[in-house]
Amino acid sequence: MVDETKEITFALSKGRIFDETLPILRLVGMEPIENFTESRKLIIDTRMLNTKIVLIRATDVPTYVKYGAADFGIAGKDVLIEQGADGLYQPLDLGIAKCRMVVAASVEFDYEKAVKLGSRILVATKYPKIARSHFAAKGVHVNIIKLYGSMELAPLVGLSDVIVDLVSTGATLKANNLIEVEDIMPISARLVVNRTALTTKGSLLKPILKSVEDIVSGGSL
Ligand code: PRT
Ligand code: MG
Repeated sequence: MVDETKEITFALSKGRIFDETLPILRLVGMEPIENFTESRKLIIDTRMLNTKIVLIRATDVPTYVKYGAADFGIAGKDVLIEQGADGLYQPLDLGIAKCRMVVAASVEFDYEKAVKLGSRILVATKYPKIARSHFAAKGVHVNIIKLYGSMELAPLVGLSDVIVDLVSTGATLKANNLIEVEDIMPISARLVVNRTALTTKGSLLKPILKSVEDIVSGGSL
């Protein structure tokens, strides 16, 4: 039987973060030994002895790491803020998967006027916690409608006045006649580490974390 205290598990999501994480894994020596895109496997060994990668949804990464099912992983700051990152050690901003959290509205909706008039604004978002605290800090009254994807559609069909969503190139907003009306915060991907694993598997884990840190700070990406 494998001694689990001598194995390291890394949680990775197949989405956007994946492509930008591969070069880091390669430099660390933790490159997956199989092609993820072709395989349907959810657990894959890496080139480093006793290390494996588990493939999960981006939003599930903090959960796997928090409970120790994965020793470390990579998660977007958006996910970490929205879900709360209690119990997770966050040593590093990787500076990858960069985007911004914004408020966007249909070109026909006068957001400034609605705010000035103190109107109650309908907000559709996958990020109710971030949205609520943003508007509360501004003293703007809102009704939040929780969605799980395709936020850009909501203002177009009258489900909401505005959306709170991530923007990177701006192409999606533009294609749907939406404009950014407020910047909330910059977002990037962070390394998250299970606190217990840091102690119990420190001899294996710490050199890997150090190596990632050197790669990121050394600009070798
Ligand atoms: O897709 P899935 O439901 O599996 O999960 P997910 O959406 O959480 O995963 P994924 O892979 O789409 O996103 C993972 C992480 O990438 C997020 O948590 C962010 O931290 C980060 N990221 C960086 C982004 C973007 N850029 C981004 N542009 N996540 C989403 N988007 C979306 C945005 O929501 C909008 O719909 O892309 C669209 C806008 O892109 P532009 O380029 O048209 O502006
Ligand atoms: Mg997505």
